[in-house]
Amino acid sequence: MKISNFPDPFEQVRESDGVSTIDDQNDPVTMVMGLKNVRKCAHNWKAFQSGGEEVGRIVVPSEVSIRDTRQIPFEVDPPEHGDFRKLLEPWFKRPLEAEYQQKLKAIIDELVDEAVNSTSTEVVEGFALKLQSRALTLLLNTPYENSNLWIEWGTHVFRTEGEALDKDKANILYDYIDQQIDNAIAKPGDDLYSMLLNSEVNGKKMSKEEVKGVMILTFAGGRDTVINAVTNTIAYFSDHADSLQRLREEPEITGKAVEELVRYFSPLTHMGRVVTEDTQVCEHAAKADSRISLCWASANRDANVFEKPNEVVLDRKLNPHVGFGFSHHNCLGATHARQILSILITSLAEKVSAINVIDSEENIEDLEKFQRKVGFHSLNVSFNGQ
Ligand code: HEM
Ligand code: EMZ
Repeated sequence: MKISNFPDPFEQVRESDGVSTIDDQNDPVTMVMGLKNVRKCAHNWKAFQSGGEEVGRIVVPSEVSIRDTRQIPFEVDPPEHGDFRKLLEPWFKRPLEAEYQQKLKAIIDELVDEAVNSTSTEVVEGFALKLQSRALTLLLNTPYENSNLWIEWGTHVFRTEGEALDKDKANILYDYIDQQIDNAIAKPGDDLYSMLLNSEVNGKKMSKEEVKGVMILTFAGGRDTVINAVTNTIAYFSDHADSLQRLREEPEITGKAVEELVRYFSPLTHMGRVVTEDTQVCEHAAKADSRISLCWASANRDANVFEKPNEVVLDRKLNPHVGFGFSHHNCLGATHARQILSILITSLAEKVSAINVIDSEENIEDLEKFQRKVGFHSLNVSFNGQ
């Protein structure tokens, strides 16, 4: 099997049942699988809420035992959710600015040049983690040097690679953010912490706890998603040097290629909601206070919507994927993530002729009856320059 092949473990159940219930720490989750139903449930925040009482419960696996701070705006429902989005959206659109993109290009070009000049590169830790961390300094508008510490934390902020959620590890991030918030209070700057601390939402100044909630989400939500997207993109080009050449000749399809890679890899498999009243999901009963999940990864392979769903069609014309979610909670970091992938593809097309895999270890997400390949624990490659 090709290394960049990411099988769809949900196909059969999606087509026969549309939903499937799995256990998660004795708190079952009914996964919604088809694109139409995923969208419908994502839209219906009254029946399927994000902002329930128990912080961390909508994440699967549940983060109830490792987190007390509500992530904002992720664990807030409308209408309050909209007030936070209004404040955050302009900041998270900064990746559209030319200066931001130039800085991001410099970060990415340096990593690609380094890889071309090395005999081998371990992509997960040696490329994708560095890229994610360095790029995050742009999104936060904090000094580049801060990324050195974030790189030391490894690929997950809440656990050690391949292991269970770990409260001690999570506390390192929480303590760090507390410290950064205190620094920004003592000496305000033009970074995201200071902007939030000086902001009002719905006429009320943001509290330290709310600022912390935004910052935890910014560190956690955009970490393994970006690392997997970057690593898997490199795996894809290792199997498809012809696609690198095509992108070199037809750079105008880069935007479509980014969307297609996000659809195909779906770096965030699914996200939960808490059911507020007894209802039905795909003709299955969903009880009040139980959990459902919106399975973006399954919806993105729905053959009712996507032709050849299990193939990467680089210039796919119609691509209404939900890799970045759907409706009001759609990914706030998507502009940043899209720029990373677009600049990465352009840099690879410009500088690299082939990527050769030396060895790899797949990262398989264990969803009880579904085993899903989401990325790699390690991927050793060598890059051939142009
Ligand atoms: C929300 C995927 C990168 C921050 C979401 C959602 C998805 C998603 C599916 C919807 C969650 C839901 O409906 O409950 C991804 C993927 C990424 C990525 C595939 C990379 C390829 C990032 C980055 C950041 C980020 C880089 C920021 C640093 C957020 C935030 C939300 C969110 C703040 C919550 C928005 C809200 O609740 O209104 N993301 N994400 N994400 N993402 Fe991302
Ligand atoms: C949460 C989540 C956000 C969660 C939009 O998704 O990403 C997960 O990787 C984190 O573990 O805490 O931030």
